[in-house]
Amino acid sequence: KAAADLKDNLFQHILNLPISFFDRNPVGRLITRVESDTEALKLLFTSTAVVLVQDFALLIGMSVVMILVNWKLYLLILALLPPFVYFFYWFQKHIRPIYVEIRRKVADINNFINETIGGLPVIQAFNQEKNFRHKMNLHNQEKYRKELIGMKLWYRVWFMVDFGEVLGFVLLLGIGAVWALKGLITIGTLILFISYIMRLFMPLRGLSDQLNVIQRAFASAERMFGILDSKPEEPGKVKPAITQFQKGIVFDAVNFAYEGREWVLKDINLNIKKGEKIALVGETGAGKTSIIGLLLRFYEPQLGKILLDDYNLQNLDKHILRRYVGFVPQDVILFPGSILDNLRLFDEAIPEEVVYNATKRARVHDKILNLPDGYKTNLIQRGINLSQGERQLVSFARALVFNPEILILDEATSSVDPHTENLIQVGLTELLKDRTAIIIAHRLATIQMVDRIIVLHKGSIVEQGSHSELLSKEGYYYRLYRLQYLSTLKEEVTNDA
Ligand code: M5T
Ligand code: MG
Repeated sequence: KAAADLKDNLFQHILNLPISFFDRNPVGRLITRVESDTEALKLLFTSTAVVLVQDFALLIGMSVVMILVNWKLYLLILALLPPFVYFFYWFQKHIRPIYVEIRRKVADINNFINETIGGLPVIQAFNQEKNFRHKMNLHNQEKYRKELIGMKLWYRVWFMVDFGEVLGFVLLLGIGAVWALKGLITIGTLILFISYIMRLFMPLRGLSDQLNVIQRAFASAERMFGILDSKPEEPGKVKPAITQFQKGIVFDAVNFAYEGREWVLKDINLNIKKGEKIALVGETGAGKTSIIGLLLRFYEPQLGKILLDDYNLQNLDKHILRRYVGFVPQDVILFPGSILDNLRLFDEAIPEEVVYNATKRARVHDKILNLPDGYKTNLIQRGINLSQGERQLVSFARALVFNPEILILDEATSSVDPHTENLIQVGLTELLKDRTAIIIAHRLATIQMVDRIIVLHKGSIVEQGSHSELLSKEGYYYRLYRLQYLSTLKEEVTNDA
């Protein structure tokens, strides 16, 4: 139960960690910590603890008997103890860092396997299986080397225990024989002590065995607590009583950089009124997705502030913030479960009718019904049993299921065919009537209906205005648009030809 609780705690903690944490900690490592590190600790409590208690009881019991029979002889044996205590201390000091490193290697290996299998289509298509096997081998060898160092240390302890046993035996035999001859002790006492000293070393050896498990468990614990100690996302203290988004979103001189890197967003000033629909355009890497990341409070700006109505996002309860927002991420995210589960994110309080309504708007309802099990179809491995476009539509429909006041679409339909995209576009205009929306798209044809287009270039806003305003400006947007327009024209010409 303790292990299960620990797993549950770790998982819950991870669920609440800020997104930036996962930029630094690969998934495979976290899996190792949640799954096998907790198991190592479980082993400590289930088997080791029991054995330890047994060994300890045995040691005490035998000590009592020996003291009662002949305390002088017992003291003689006790003299052997200090070197052992020192040696065990020495051992645990040296072995811990090695086990920590072994755990880290295990995590790296898990991560590597995880990502390799995920990327198998690329590896196979490029015929690079050999390289990956070689890389895996390197990882394994590194772990093997660390294990070897640990084992060598551990054998020293074994050797010490063996040596101590022999030494004790010889000492006892020598001194005991002299004492027996002098008539200080009986032969019976000597035999008792000799048989006990052999027994005595059994728990000691067991102890050194257990010490191994204990050190491994401690290494695991250290890593788990590393996660538990990393701070969960500050939830934000302000919980406004309002249940409605009223005024709008304001970016006030926002500057932002991902951890330790150069500025990605520079002096962003943006005022999005409630009900307004804006589009973010700009070349790859301009910072469009990053703006969204800030708005959802996945990251926090280093300078400036973002306001929702009049609340600074930094203080606003993140759950309240996120209740307003529906989000279609640039990378489709699907979970193991049925399509229905994915659409309502396992929230069974959402009626199926609501889900169907959303999928119809996203033009994916019929497609889902055509699947072998319809809405009950299980999505395996991030939805590989759907086409890329279908996955996008499911992700899009999911945002609609949650019926948000503010809808954020990051390249929501970029993989969808133009015909379906058009149909969605028509539906979207109606759907967005009373809502606020931020739409990111590379295909400029899909954003012409918005109120305002914001053009980003290298992290700064360079232009903004409606489609026609921007065209008449003949600036950055104009060039972008002409480029796309011309290339589609060319395509049509070649197709006709
Ligand atoms: C803008 C950097 C990246 C890029 C710049 C998402 C993300 C981005 N970056 C990071 O360092 N870490 C991250 O997690 O930020 O990136 P963006 O905001 O994703 O750009 P975009 O959305 O305008 O581009 P695209 O390709 O989606 O159109 O330089 O180095
Ligand atoms: Mg992006």
